[in-house]
Amino acid sequence: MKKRVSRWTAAALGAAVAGLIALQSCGGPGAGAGADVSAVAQDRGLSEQDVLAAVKTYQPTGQQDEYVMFGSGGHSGQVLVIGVPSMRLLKVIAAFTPEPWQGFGYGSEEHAAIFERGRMEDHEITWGDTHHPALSETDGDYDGEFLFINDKANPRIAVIDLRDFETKQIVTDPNMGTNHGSAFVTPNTEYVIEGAQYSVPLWEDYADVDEYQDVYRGLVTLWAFDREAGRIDEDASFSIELPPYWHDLADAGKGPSAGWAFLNSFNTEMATGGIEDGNPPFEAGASANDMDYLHVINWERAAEVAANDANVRMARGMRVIPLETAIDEGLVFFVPEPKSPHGADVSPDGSKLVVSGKLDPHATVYSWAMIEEAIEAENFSGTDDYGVPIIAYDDAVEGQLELGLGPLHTQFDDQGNAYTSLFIESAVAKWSLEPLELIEKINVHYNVGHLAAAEGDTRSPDGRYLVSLNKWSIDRFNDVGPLLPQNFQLIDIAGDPMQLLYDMPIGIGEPHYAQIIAADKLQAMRTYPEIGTDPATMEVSENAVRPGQERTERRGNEVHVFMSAVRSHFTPEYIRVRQGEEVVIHITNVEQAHDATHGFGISKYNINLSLEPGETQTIRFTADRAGVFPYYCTEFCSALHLEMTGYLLVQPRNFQASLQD
Ligand code: K7E
Ligand code: CUA
Repeated sequence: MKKRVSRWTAAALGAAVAGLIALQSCGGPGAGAGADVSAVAQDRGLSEQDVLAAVKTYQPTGQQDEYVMFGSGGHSGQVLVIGVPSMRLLKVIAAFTPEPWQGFGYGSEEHAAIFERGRMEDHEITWGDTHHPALSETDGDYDGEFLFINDKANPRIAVIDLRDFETKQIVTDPNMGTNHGSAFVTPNTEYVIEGAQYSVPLWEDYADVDEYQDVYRGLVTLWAFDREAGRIDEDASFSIELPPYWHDLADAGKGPSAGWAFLNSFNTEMATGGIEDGNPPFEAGASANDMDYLHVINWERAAEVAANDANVRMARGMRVIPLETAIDEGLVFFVPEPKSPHGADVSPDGSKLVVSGKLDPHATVYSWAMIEEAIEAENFSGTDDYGVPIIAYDDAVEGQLELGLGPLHTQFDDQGNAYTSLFIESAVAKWSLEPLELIEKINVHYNVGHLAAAEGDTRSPDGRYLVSLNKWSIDRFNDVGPLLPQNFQLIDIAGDPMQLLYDMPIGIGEPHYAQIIAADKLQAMRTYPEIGTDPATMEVSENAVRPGQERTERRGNEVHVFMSAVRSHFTPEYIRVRQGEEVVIHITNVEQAHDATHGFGISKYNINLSLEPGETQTIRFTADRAGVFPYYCTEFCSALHLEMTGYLLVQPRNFQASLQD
């Protein structure tokens, strides 16, 4: 993704803004306020910088954004799709949480199958804590085909197809307590990396925390992605057993470090909390040491090792490379990293890794060449308690730069600069990788976690825009009660100094991370390609109907209805069943017009579908409640939308009249 030629040169824009402001002094308030830009700016108390920010972000109606940002929706379990630079919310993708607008989890069999696979410990889970979205990559560049996102709370990964922006798959990791260092993809999306966070027993089902060091284990899973199928291949996926440290953010190497993955850890103290038993509380015990271990993992070689059944042990149905094997095969190495690190970010050229953590004011820059050399020369300073070789800090670190208070996550631009969030300071630090120098800081509001830069995780970032994903908003917006929105702040990083352009409140869960892709890389469908497409397979469903083929069939205790939806009509208009019968409705939206979506809601049965043009879905339910239930289209699709309706007639068990088929 390379630079585009802007329609305005910087000088012309500057002149225009200066002109607007100059006009203020002669025009004055009242001189055509409402029609005159300078008068409006003056009337609203806008500075020249404000007007410039507005000009940089405003999209006239009908004009599309140059970038699209995919942001996590935190514990809403969803994904936000936002246009950049306008910061207009384009879509909320249901990932782990049922969502009625998309009809996700409200009756469709296709979605029920996804949720079924997402069950954990035989329980239905209807929320997720999404942290890190990862766009699929080809050769280290976003390719716009798929998006992955983790659920930290219930260790799962969702796969979203960016042809229709729908969740197609949820996989569960049976061996993790929670995941956090996920989802991160390898340079050709061979694998989706999932790092666990809080360790739990691995080879045994239960052990008290007394046995923490012996029985609890850390874990990283490499989910194999089958791009052709558009799904994670669970059978080809594997995990690597790790010591019971707590694992944090991860990243995949690229360029010279391709084939490797990096994982932060904390609580290498193996603190087990228990203040009630007179122990140090978790937050003190888990941050006592000056150093934790950066995990350097050879995933490419691990995949070869895992391919041999003799090298893996099964744990709850997953293939796991035991730690001992991982050490023997040279899959895992440690490098000390300062005190409870959080962010781990590989530079665009893959030669460096930036690590920073809440309790140390520096960014620590590791050199891949130095790490590789130490591994090849087997130059280790010793091992940890579990036998993992440790590379000495000085043999791996090329430098440190003091940035400020609470550095967390780092992004990169196209000029060799890095941008690191400063959580405690509520600021973003811009610094150069070579030489290691702080360039400037900009304040953000407030308590920034991650940053997202345009194409920021690729081998060729675009620079231009940076979004600060802030945890607190305090006084930025109108009061909406004690639960406040979080705040996405758009920053112009095209020149010095950085300029804050726009505040976007996020009215659902806490955004953790986001990725920004050039809009022209996305190839979203405008309608499903053929009438009757099943979004689960992207092929024409055997249950699809064409106009004129609508019908009702009784198959034993099941009533199958083959229904069409078109402006402004459902066929059939009556569904007559007996109480207790199993009702299966296959609905096809037979339209091919762009944006001609219909909904299908049945009253009191908790059913609602969204049927995009060309889509077929199936609903299955037991008609356990007798009575008359209107169904209707839940999208205002046409002038006769209110008439787009029908009746589900559920004849009571004791009803005498004979039922017409
Ligand atoms: Cu820093 Cu989950 Cu990436 Cu939140 S994490 S910020
Ligand atoms: Cu179809 Cu309203």
